[in-house]
Amino acid sequence: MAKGILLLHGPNLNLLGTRQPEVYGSMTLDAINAAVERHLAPYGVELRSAQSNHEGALIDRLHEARGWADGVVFNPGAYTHTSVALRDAITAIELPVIEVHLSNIHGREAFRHKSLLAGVCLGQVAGFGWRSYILAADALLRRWELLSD
Ligand code: CA2
Repeated sequence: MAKGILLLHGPNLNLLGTRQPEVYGSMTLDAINAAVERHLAPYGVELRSAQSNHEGALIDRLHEARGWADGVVFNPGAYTHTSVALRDAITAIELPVIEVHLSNIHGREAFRHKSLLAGVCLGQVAGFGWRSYILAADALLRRWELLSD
């Protein structure tokens, strides 16, 4: 049975490619989604992408993922550092979730060093720009033994 991945993006990431390219790169969100889609194509993995600026809408997407996805690649944006509700949702859905960041949050302001979510995720990828998403997708492919060294 083919696997499914939810690629989920949090607040302000709809602005990618328009501002702060020195921090977040110059690719738009649509271009990132397309790059992940292309990367996954040979593995027959279904990818569904979504973005929201609203915490509750992100929680709804995570809940819905239980019905069809086998894993989640999630950039929670600034909610990474604040959201107990997203942490509880990630715990509740019992799917492998990989937390992704374009920037290296550990090298930035102190308030970005702490993730409330990473501890309930399978892992975290940060600091590799748009390729952070590819590395996270690869981690799921390896977990499912669709990719090996
Ligand atoms: O590095 C990341 O991917 C972040 O999740 C990005 C969040 C930030 O709050 C996290 O600490 C780290 C911010 C996303 C803002 O995205 C923008 C994109 C273009 C222009 C302005 C903001």
